[in-house]
Amino acid sequence: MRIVVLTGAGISEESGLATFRGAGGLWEGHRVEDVATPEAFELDPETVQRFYDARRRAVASVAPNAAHQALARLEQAIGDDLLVVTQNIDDLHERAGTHHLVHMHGELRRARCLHCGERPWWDGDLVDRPPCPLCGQRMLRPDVVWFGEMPYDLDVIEEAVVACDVFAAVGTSGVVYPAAGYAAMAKAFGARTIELNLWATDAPLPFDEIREGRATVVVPEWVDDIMGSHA
Ligand code: BV8
Repeated sequence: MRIVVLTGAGISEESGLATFRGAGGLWEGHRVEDVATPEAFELDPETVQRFYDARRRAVASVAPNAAHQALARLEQAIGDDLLVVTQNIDDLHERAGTHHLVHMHGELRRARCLHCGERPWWDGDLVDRPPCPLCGQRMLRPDVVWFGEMPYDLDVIEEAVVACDVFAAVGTSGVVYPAAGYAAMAKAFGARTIELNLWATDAPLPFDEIREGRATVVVPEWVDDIMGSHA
């Protein structure tokens, strides 16, 4: 059984990371969309760098939770029949042990050099404009996909979505595209679709099944059911 799991901010909420639409979707009084855009970076790079520096530090101070761990367990059971596609820029899936993973919106633990294009691993701050470790230019930005920018690995994702037997959306509000369109795409190609979320989202196309509850509860239960049906 080939499975694609799309995750959003809700899977990391119980690890202590704020969601986008939690707290009114505001950060220090900024609409998130106003700091997560290339235009905002052009206009006020310092505010945008501080936004991501703070999130990078927050991610380093938290740990994966039972939902991340359950998906890592499922990967151990079914190997590369599972692909996790995350909209999250934290590294909690990796730290839980998930390998078949696509960060479609980038990663906080990488920087991107606007001069040489390299994407070096990065754990420190960027606000003080450190030099690129490869070309020495001081033109590093967070390696995240901002609104209006092309997400990563769309071909890998779409190939898995059209071929999967089960598509699950975990902890995502389903408002940001192209990610929000994958459930409908999977369904159109015959997959069974399931939503796991605190409460059902008003997704354009209804899911075949909805499991409401906290990710740390409903994801392990769902994984146990899947693995039970696998045994
Ligand atoms: C693009 C990285 C060209 C940065 C992010 C079609 C229609 C309309 C608009 C568009 C469209 N196509 C494109 C657009 C424009 C735009 C878009 O979708 N705008 C929206 C706002 C309408 N999309 C883009 O710009 C994209 N690029 O289109 O390029 C293109 C592309 C392909 C093909 C051709 C052309 C790029 C978008 C990426 C932007 N970057 N993040 C950063 O992180 O700072 S998006 C960011 O916001 C996240 O990555 C994520 O994607 C989104 C937030 O959503 P969620 O993760 O779902 O979080 P949210 O807080 O909303 O919801 C949390 C959910 O969890 C809730 O449902 C809640 O109930 C639940 N929950 C909470 N706690 C728990 C829980 N569930 C379980 N347990 C809990 N404990």
